[in-house]
Order: sequence, then C-alpha cells, then structure tokens
Amino acid sequence: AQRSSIALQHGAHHIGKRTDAQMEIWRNYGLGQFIHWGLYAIPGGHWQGKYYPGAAEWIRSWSGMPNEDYDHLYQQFNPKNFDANAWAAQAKAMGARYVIITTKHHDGFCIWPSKYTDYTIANTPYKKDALKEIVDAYDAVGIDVYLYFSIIDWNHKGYQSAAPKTVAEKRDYETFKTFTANQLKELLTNYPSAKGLWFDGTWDAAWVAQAAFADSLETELRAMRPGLIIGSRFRADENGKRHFDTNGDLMDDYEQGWERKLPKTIADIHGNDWDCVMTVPENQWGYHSEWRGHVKTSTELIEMMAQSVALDGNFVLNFGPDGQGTIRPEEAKLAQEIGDWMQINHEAIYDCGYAGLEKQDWGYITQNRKTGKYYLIVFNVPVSGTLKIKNASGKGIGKLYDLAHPEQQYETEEIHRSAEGNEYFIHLKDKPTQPKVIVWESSDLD
Ligand code: FHN
Repeated sequence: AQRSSIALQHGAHHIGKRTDAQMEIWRNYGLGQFIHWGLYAIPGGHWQGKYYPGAAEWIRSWSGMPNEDYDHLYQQFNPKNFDANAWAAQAKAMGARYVIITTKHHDGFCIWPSKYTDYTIANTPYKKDALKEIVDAYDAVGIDVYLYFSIIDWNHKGYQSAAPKTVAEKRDYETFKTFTANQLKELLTNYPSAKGLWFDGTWDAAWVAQAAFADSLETELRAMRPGLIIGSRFRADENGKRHFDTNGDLMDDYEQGWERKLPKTIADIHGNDWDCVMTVPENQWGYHSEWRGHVKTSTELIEMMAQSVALDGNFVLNFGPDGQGTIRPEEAKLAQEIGDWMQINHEAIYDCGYAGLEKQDWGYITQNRKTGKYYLIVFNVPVSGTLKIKNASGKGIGKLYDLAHPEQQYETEEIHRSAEGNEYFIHLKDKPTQPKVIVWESSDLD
C-alpha cells in the first residue's frame, strides 16, 4: 500500500538504512556493553536505612531521599577502585564490540569536567576526568565508544519538563537549550574518538516541542563528526512524533525503542537497524546494592543476544558499577560466562544478521553478512534429539558441522521437498549443556 507522505521539515532525513562504513561497523557489532555510573551509585538504592524499590539512578526523585542530600553526594564521589582499564579488559573478554557510557544521567552530574556547569567530576574529591579514562581505555582495547547523554537535567535551573508558558519560563528554557547544545559540542570536541551519541530523557513535553532546534543542533553535531551515529530517541518531528515521524518513517540512524524488551519476529523491526538495551535484574541500570526479583542468567542473556542478532539487531548488556568503581561480582560472573561462550561461538554473532530462513523452535538462525554461512544457535533440544531445518528455495543442503568441533559433521535426513525450500532433520549426537552452535554451509543446487 502507498504510504501517506506528508511534507515534513523535521521528520526523517533519510529513508531506509544508512550504508556508509561507520554504520556498517555498527550493524555488525552484535554485542555491546552499557554502563550507568554516576552519583546514584553512592546510595545504591538505599537512604538512611530505607530501601528504594525504583531504578537506583532515579533515587533523587524519591520522597525518601531529600534533594539536598542527593545534591551533596558529589562531595563524596571518590571511587577508590575505579580502574577503566580493568572495565575495558572485562568488556573485551565478554566479547563486547561497543560501549555506551553515561556521561550525564537525569540528575545532571557530569563525569567529565564540563566547563558549562560546576556539577561535574572536577569538583568531587576524585577531580580527574573519568570519562577520558574510560574512552582511552576502551579505545585501547578496540571497543568503540558511544556517549549516553540525558536531555533531562534535574540540576540545571532552566530545565523544564512541561512546555514553558510564562515569559520567564521561556527565557530560562532558552538558557537550558544553549547549555545542552554547548555540552554536546564539548563532548564531541573533547572525545574525538567517540562514534556516536546515545540520547535519553527526551520525552518531556518541553523537549518534544523543540523539533526545529533539535534538528538544527543535530545537523551541527553531524557536521562536527562525519559518520556520527544517533538513534531515534533524540528529536521529535514538528508534530511531536517520536522515534517514527508523522509518515511512520524512522527518525535518524537506528531504532532505539527496544529497552528491556525484544522484537519477536522480523516483521516487528520494519526493516530498520535497532539495538536492545537490557538490564540484568528487572529494571536497575545504576548500582542498586540489593537486587530483588529475577536476576537473568548468562544463558538467558546469550539467548537474548542470539535473538537480537537473528532479527538484525545488536544486544547491549547493562552494568552498574558501585560508588567505588567496582563492578559487582554478579555482573563480573555474567561477563565471564558470556565471554567464555563468545570465545568459542562469536562467529555466530559478529558480522551476522537475519538469515531469511524460517524460525525453528530449537533456537535461532543467524547469517554472516559477508560469507553467507548460517549459524544454528540451539537452546531447546527436543527429547528426540532431532532438529528440523528448512533451507531457502533453490538451495541444496551442503554441509553442517559443530562450530566448536568442525570435524563433527552432521548427517541430514530429507523430510520434505517444496518450491519454498526443503525440510531436513539433523540428528544430534550429544545432549548439550550450553547453547550450541552448528554451522551450516548450504550449497547451490546443481
Ligand atoms: O530513565 C532512564 C533509565 O534510568 C535508564 O537510563 C534507561 C536506559 O535506556 N533509559 C531511561 C528510561 O527509558
């Protein structure tokens, strides 16, 4: 059906995927790391013996913690165990190929010495530029850095959530806009290796009404850094539409709406690039000293990563270091377990995407975008030990073998021939205890 096409000044500026080199790199990452680290890591979800049940990084908004107490936390920020090189080494061992780091969350505290506010790391006992340490450390191990930036800023006096109404409110909000633009340009200037900006806190009515301003600011930022990658959360169009403009077209470079949830089928992603950002517990990003509820296992997280890549997306796992800069043992263990799996199986994740084959109940199929090889990532082995696969039309079965043991080839049994593709059984020889990857090099039909 013909889609309506309303003329928009501030809608999507390109239709369809970006095909330049930097975006190709982004698309092929497969696995990323998210880090939420700021002043909220000090209370860690508790204040004066009381437990805060919300996300730890939102504690300032809780009636149980007075704002002035929160606003003095910076005087204690002195993370004695912070070692950016150790974080980067751990992320590298996990198999992450990009990192998104909170430069400033909703509280407004900057982990870089911004010259546009005093509310920065420069005024803490730590004093040093932690963001630079992180960028340098991740650069050194070859992990691309993306800068998370919250438009919501509870510390700036011009910041408003509701659309400004009075003359004074409007004037104040203009100061906030200038401040936001200055900080973003400062970040791109100070950290020239950063590949993109990951925006958040852009749902306020005041910001949603800034289509023209945000669009022109984005043009300036892109001019500063050719290849810069920005997701769909930054700006709204002139009708206040977010992520997708009034015509239903994706705003900017990739869809940023997959937070703590995943698409189920390829139809859900509408042909767009996307990433999923995921927490380990239900909804904690910053450090919360006492996680409650279900804490995901490495197998669950590996499955989410496989599902993401099989549906053409990236999977980004969040870490919330504590107030001393320590990555908690639960997260360190997950990083280790995912890394152990990735060491053997990364070929099924890196440079891979949607295979165009029918999904099967035993797991997910990814395809290397360059070699065309398929990877069967098996999570659910049927009691029969037999997996069904269906190839693409016009293709022959070729060969199937274990990624971990390429000499281990599989016999296939043809079940059914049809013009849309033939169906086969593969008979597993063992009962895997870990998600297992089988490589499938299908062949052209003679
Ligand atoms: O409010 C934030 C939340 O604290 C966290 O930073 C996540 C990460 O995507 N984003 C917002 C909620 O959508």
